[in-house]
Amino acid sequence: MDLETFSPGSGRLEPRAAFRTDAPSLDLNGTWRFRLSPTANVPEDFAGPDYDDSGWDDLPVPSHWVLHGHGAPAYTNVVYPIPVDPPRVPDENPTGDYRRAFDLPEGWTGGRLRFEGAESFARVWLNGHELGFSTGSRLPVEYDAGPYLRPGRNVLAVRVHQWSAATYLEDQDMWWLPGIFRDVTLTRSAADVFVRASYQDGRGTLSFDGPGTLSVPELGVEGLEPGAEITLDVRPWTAETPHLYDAVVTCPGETVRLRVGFRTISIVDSVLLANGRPLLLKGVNRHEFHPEHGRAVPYETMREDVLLMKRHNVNAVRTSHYPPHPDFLDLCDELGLWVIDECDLETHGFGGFGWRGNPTDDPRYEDALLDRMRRMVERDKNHPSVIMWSLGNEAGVGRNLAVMADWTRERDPSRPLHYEGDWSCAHTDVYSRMYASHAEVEAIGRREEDPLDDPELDARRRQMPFLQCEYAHAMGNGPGGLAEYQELFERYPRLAGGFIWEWIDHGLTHPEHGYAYGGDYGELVHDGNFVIDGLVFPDRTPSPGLIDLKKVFEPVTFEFGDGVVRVVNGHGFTDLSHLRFVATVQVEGETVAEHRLDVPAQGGECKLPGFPDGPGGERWLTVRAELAADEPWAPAGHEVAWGQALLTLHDPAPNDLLTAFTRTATEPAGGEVIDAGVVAGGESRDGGESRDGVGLRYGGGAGARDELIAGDSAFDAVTGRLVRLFGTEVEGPRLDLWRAPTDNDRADGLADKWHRLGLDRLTHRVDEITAGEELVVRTRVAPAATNLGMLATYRWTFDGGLRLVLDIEPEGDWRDPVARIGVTMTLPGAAVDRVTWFGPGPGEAYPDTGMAARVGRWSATVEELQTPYVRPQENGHRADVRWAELGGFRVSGEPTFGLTARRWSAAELAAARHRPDLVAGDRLHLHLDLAHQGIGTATCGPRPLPAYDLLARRTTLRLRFDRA
Ligand code: IPT
Repeated sequence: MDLETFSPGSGRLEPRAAFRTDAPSLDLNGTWRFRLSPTANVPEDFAGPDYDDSGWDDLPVPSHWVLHGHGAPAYTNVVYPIPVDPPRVPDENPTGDYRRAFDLPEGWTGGRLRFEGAESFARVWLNGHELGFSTGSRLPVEYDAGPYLRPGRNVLAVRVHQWSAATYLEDQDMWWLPGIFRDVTLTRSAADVFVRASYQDGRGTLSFDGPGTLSVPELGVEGLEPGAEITLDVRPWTAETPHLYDAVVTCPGETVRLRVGFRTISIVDSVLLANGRPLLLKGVNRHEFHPEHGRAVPYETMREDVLLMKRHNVNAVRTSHYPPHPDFLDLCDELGLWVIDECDLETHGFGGFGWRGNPTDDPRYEDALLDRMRRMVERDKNHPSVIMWSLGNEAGVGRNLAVMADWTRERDPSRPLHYEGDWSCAHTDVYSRMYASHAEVEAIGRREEDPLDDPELDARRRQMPFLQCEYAHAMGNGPGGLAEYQELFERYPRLAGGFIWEWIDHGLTHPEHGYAYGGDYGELVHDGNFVIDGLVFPDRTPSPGLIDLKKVFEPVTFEFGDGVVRVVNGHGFTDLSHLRFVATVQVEGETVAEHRLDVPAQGGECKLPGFPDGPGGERWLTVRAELAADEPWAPAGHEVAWGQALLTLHDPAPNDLLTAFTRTATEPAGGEVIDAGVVAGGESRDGGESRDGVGLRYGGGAGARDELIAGDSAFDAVTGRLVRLFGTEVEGPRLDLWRAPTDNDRADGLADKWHRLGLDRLTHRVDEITAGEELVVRTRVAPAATNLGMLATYRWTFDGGLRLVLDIEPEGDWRDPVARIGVTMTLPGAAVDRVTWFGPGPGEAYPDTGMAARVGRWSATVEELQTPYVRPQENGHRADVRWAELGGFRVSGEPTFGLTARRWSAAELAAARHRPDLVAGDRLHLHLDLAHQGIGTATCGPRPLPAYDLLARRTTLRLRFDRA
């Protein structure tokens, strides 16, 4: 067989729409017989009905054979895993032979064998007769089975080659996963139907092409003839209001059932409109992925994706980078998501050679590219959720795009065309880009973008709406900068929003690594963890990025004034009548009052009830918008949006009754307390009457050391470091400037700079210790081999609690941002199980992330404080903490600090490659920070905005420690 043919297939029937029908169909999914060969040169005798396959294995269909013990998956992003020499392919060409016997029901005649997806080159035989072959892995194909079907037992045989000339068209950034991975059916359905349903000014217009007549009982439409058009009162379809009408097309031999949604997508003066109103896409890029099944995603999982998206205020999906399983689009119609349906086309690997030889511009590939577009459009044309067709992704430029676009405009003028790879927009209706910086997006929003060389194309493009088909790369910790993008999208009407890259981490379940990424299967060429860049973890647990996104995408916002809150409706198509509003007042995170608010359906100003005055502490007002009733995608009570306002600040009473530090010879920690002696005067916070502090003496260990003691805390007199805090042995807080780099820190080049500079190997020199009412420890902190350093002066006082004022002063020419400015200390792991804090939470927050964190009182075990990024990295930082209780003590910020607590060190975190590499040690590592470097999205896109760079500067960290 010629696998190097440019032809997309042979023996196939014309593509047609996917729909439900009463035509009989046989489900051919299930257990098939399977054999894998290393090359394509295998005898074809296996296709005969009587071939003995008893020596073969079983394999489920749909599935990928590499996920069932035959060969292994491989991950590459841009580069091809085979030599680039189109249309040639390697001799090593994994080839899967499939066999499946089935019994034809009594009286059955004729029918089509339908394959929804097979990766990548599939030949099909029925009872030994070759029906044809097909390419286009994520697209359906049908063969006429009629002539070869026989009563009783039939044998279907399929040979799937991993590599073919078509491989050059499928270079998407994802795992290479061969196999029949979507459904196989024998169907007697043969009809094709194209329903056109538009909406304008309260009226819907309906027509259709196809055999038979169309009825929509709910609208009183009956027996509409093909080509006829009627206009009637309808409710429009939008992602917010996904009204669908059941339609029936009575065709010869079958009754087709469709769900019709009336909606019109248009572009007026560079604004994207749905039903005449501006459409703001709050989107995500969705690859099909399941950690065990790869792209053979179970229906329930597809549904879970849609529900999760809806519940996180996502309103749009780009089906990157191929048409999804057809059921996914039904779910989008039903539950409401705007969809950009993207063709199964990517030739990214040619970019590395200046796009020389790119199939997109090669006339020999024209048929194949057009074939892919046609099969997508024909299959999905009846979905109201699909609002744009995308020609593909990262396929360069070239003549074949024009062919695809021309055909599509002719076939379906109702949907704008999208393609990002050609910035001249010669073949598109929208201007789309990926990973443009905030500044560039703003320039485009203002229509002040750099002109194209060709004035005509430039003028055309200036009239187009703009969208970012990919932005905010959700790899590892991040993405940072979401709020700033959203602010731009909402400010400029030309900006139609965008799609986060991407929905899910493609981590494959792995016995040793937890979740595998590129390289974990021994691939010679791979792109590591670049495939771990989703808003949800592989098991679909939301990552902090998705929680933030929900906040940023909120369709309702709150503006607080004196005794009033203005509720702003940000929905595009609905009012607020489906929501109820609750106002809560909390003092130090404890609820003291709760009221329902009457918010007008259109939004507007709302008087807040009077809230009783109460005991001291910070008082916060939180207003929440929740679903008033069950929706198909979430139950009543589901929170859609919230806002917070500070009512009163807490002003703690100063305490200036200090206990002086005194020097005592003590034995090393770990021994028993054998004596407690009064060593100095002072008043403890709770003791009150005594002006005496207590010095502890320890017994049991060898080698006494000098300690500086105040109350029940002790410092090493030589290093000046805290060694005991209220009786608990600790390794005192020391200045720390480093963190385990995030993926974004690496991509930004910062991780390397930190390593070269030595932020991960700071030395601490003690210059002076003076003890009196204040213990002052002057140090200079610096890595080897540099003249840069930080003067760090710790000023400790004891007033029953221990107070630290740490002055930091950079020395030398610090140019690059540092990772963090704060202190790190350790304590016995067993001393802390749960952390309770007051401040933003419950999730992690960095300077340019954590929009979802709200001020309250939160509690989590140390384990729960960790964000389990698939490739471990800095995580779990709680920002702006007022106080936190850990085991026996409370740390308070003056006014706030950043809190991170782990059972491993930053160095151990940085060394880990996979989740299971992180093993709890016997120490608790506590990071108390003044500031962190921003996160950004440099793995793809801009590094942190300048405001989020943490530059070394003279600064002061103030903390206090009290007994809890
Ligand atoms: C962009 C791709 O379109 C997408 O598939 C993915 O690879 C993403 O990058 C990174 O994860 S292309 C990139 C060169 C901007």
